[in-house]
Amino acid sequence: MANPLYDRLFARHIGNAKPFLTLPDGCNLSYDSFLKKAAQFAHVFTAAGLAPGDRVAVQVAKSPEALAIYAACAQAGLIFLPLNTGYTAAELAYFVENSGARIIICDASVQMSLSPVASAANAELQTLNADGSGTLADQAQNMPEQYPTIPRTKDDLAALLYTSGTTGRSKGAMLTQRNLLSNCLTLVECWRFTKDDVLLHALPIFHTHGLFVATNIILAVGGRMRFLPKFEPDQIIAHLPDATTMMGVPTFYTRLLNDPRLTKKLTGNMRLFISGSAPLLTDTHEEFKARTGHEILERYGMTETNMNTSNPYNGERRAGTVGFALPDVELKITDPDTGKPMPVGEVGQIEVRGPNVFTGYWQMPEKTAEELRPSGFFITGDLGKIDADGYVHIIGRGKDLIISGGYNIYPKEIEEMLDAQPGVLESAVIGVPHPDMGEAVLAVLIAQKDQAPDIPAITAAISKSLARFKHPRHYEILPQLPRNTMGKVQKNALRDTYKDTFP
Ligand code: MLC
Ligand code: AMP
Repeated sequence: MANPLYDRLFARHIGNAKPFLTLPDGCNLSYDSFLKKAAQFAHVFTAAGLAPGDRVAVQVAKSPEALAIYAACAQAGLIFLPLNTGYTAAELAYFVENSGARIIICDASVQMSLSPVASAANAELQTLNADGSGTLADQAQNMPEQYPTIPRTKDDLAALLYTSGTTGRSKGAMLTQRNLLSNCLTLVECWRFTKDDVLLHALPIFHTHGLFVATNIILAVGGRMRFLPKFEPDQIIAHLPDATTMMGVPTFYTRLLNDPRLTKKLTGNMRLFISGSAPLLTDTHEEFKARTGHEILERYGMTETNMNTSNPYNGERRAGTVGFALPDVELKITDPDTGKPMPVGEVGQIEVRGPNVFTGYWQMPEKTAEELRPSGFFITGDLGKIDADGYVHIIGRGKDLIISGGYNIYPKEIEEMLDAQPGVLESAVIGVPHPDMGEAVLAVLIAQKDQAPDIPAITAAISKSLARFKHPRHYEILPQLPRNTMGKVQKNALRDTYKDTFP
């Protein structure tokens, strides 16, 4: 019986002694050892009573074992639910409750704080630490190294990835085996990956970019990853000469450009640098080319869709654009009011359709219906245009979203928290240009009559429930918010006023 995702990406490597991951200490982990570890994890999940279709919530540091949980889920027919390590227990409680996860895997350091979350959701709690130790590893070590793969179809769910919305709570994007497989095989072709590639992997593995785009491609071709715990310039510089490819958010590239060690010689072995998740500035593209001779290839994707467009491997990689729709993806620009296609060169909302597009939001049929048309087109919430040569330009966002260092931050969530603080009448949260993160979070507060908001107290209060990367990096206190005649806060005016806050 078949399990398309496991069979195509993993099963073919069973018994393969080739290195899959090269770890920071220089040791290699072979494909075979990795898959044995995954099979043992799959046995632990089955022994815990998990059945195909159950959700496995994972909030752990990046490690080979963390990645093996993804493989274990694929093999056991479970739905992988990775979570940002920055999320607080309060944030996690929502994902666990909403997804109905049967098991939570976390670092031992947060076991105590997550214990009530697990109890409330009637979920089992296991630990997995950055060094691979923990209760999951303890239970796995005596398990068999082979696992009878659970049959699945391409329409079965492989992963649930949460993504926030402009209004309401985060939504779990349901991704099927077909979504993941089709996109990775398309990208292998477009970006010419082969078994000889060595990917410098410094992205987190709880998002589409580092998880599916990077990892699935390497698994599909049988290549190798230099698996780094996080982006750290010294490590990147040390390992560039041994690598052939790297995927990163724009912050990776601006930070590398700030390092005088980045030269043509250092990158001589590289064949491809890829950027995405946030806009790459034309200046960055050009400076990188001047310094290294490499033209960064920019592509455009989303949690709900995996990758949609890419600049060409051969041909002009046009700075400031995200290239062309991928071969099996249809992309159109439509009028936000009527949904009708816009003429070439005019700005409208970006819609996409293809085997990469998710099947809907977990248990949220109304939200799904708002964004996924019956025709199969998904309304991305991004604004863009297609130029006369067919290149897609992302011009802005219809959705109120901040992208900081490649992490999405939804102002509404922060505004609700700020509004509830003593002395705060109301607030507006915006993204402003930031030289390192692309955008940074700035909060504008309106004080209640005769009161002065206490910023350190506010920061301390929100820290309890809001991941650090979402915290405002700067506060302004104003007498009132600028509003249009309809009473809507004019965030554009605020963004303009504070655009030079972080020079
Ligand atoms: C860390 N911090 C951030 C942050 N990352 N703040 C805002 N935005 C971020 N992205 C904060 C920390 O809380 C900390 O705060 C301080 O910055 C330093 O932390 P750090 O851990 O040392 O940061 P660093 O390792 O330098 O991380 C920066 C980064 C990282 C840009 C390398 O965030 C990163 O790897 N981003 C990639 C995100 C990603 O993979 N996105 C893909 C989404 S998928 P303090 O004040 O406590 O010191 C997607 C679809 C698609 O979008 O198309 O790909
Ligand atoms: P996420 O919801 O985390 O998957 O983030 C997806 C969003 O990131 C998209 O809707 C875009 O707004 C943005 N994005 C991804 N790639 C690019 C890119 N190359 N340029 C500009 N924005 C991008």
